[in-house]
Amino acid sequence: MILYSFFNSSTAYRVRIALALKGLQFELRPVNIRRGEQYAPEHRAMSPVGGVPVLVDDAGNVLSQSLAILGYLDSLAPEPLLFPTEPLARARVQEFVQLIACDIHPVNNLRVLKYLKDTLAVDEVAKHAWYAHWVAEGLGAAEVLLQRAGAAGPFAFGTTVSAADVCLVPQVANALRMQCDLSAYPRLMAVHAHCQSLPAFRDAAPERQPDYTAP
Ligand SMILES: N[C@@H](CCC(=O)N[C@@H](CS)C(=O)NCC(=O)O)C(=O)O
Repeated sequence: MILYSFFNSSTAYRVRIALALKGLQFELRPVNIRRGEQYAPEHRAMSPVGGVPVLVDDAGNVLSQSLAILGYLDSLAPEPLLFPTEPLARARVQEFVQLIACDIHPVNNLRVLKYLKDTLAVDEVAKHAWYAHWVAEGLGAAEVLLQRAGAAGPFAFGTTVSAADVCLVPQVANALRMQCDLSAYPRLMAVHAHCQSLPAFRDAAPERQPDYTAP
């Protein structure tokens, strides 16, 4: 398989974690989204919105959208299963990952921040305030979801890893990189810390990627 990725992309990070957890081999092809490589026609032919990740499977099928890819990887290699089969457990994981993927990530995506800065002439201070606001709104709700579920951990939903952990860790990494205050989310941060003990999460981290460049 081929994964089109950018080291700092939290959505590509999700897929890197999932591939590593499942022990699936893949070729990593960096796409520099800071330089606009995601908008090249050949990349747009794979990802109509112009983004990473994109996964090309062994048969040449092309998939964009990280959550769709996670679900597909569950079908290809069910161990560990990222989306549980039990209906309520599955809905809880989906509720959590959709909060991250639909409510937090899109408003802080690169193209949105660039639009604020380049088109609406928002300055750096206001741009950071925008970012931190949506992180606080989203992670605050994510903390409530986990506390309400009441799972003891060490993962988001109990003793087994799920797509919730796979989506949470990259989102927390983004927030840390952007120097957001995360002290109000003890449960999220405990899950994040536990995941760092697993090689699959560590190896997928931005600083371990071949295209990594220091800030
Ligand atoms: N909903 C998509 C989002 C993909 C996405 O937008 N990825 C970001 C990186 S995290 C990207 O490529 N952004 C490029 C841009 O905003 O121009 C997914 O979950 O895969």
